[in-house]
Amino acid sequence: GYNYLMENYPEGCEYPVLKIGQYPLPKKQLNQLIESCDEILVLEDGQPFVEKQLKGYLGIGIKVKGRLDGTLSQDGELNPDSVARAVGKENKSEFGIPLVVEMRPPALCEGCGHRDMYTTLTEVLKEEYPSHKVFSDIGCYTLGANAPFNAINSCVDMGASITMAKGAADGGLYPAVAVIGDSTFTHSGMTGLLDCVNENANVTVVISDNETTAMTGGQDSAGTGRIEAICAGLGVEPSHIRVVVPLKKNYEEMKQIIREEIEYCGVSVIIPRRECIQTLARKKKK
Ligand SMILES: Cc1ncc(C[n+]2csc(CCOP(=O)(O)OP(=O)(O)O)c2C)c(N)n1
Ligand code: SF4
Repeated sequence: GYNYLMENYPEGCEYPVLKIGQYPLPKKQLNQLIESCDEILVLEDGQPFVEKQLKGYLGIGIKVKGRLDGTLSQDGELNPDSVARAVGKENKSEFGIPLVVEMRPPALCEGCGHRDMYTTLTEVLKEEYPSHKVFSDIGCYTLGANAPFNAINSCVDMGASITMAKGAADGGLYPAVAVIGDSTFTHSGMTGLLDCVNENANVTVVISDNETTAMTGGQDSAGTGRIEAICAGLGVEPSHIRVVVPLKKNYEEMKQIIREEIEYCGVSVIIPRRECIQTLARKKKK
């Protein structure tokens, strides 16, 4: 928050600024700041932790602005532009994005198997199951949230995909689809899958297996070579553990399997498996 503020005031900020980098809060310095101001803006990433304390039990008698009163968005990270708006600088041209700059959100690599998985999954879901929701997870495949796929409805933390899909299915949502990576699955998705099995939840779980932990740099993945066995061991019916190779030539087969497993009332697992092209390229080079 401090750095974003300073980006907006390269010549120095015209308001008193207190940079907090400690807990418990530095009450003496805070009181000095409060005495010299009519209102306070809290620029804080993550949860409005300091802001709540200033409003609440520290009980300061002046206006506190930040995420709670809508001066800053309640979700998402701070950035120089959101901070500029919060300090009332939004219309100043020096903070506008030059027209020459194209938005370039991160994207899945060209040739990535997650792409083929999302292409087929979204084609089936958007065309044939408009009431669907896709609960995803943390990894390269989270980028399926971006265009052109726009395939993901939720992403919370490692392992949340399967449990959220189960909760939604229990609540009556159909089809409830989870998309999780092989590494995230063995990190914290297996427990959720066991829960689905124990209660025969009507969920379709896609374990997009690129045989590595790609997002963090291509480390080994704990379940490589054993994903089907793990699913079977947790109690998923072997006939509803379907392995596919995510390649264009297999799109029709993949779409048919996705349909079949969505139509199946119970726990099904689809495993699109093809190695991450980045780790594959590194291996080949070696
Ligand atoms: C609790 C927790 N531990 C570790 C991480 C770091 N992390 C981010 S993505 C990821 C795993 C990604 O691997 P995988 O699910 O196989 O997806 P891929 O990136 O290979 O597509 C990890 C460990 C995290 N986000 N949260
Ligand atoms: S690093 Fe690997 S898994 Fe990640 S987007 Fe690229 S090809 Fe896909």
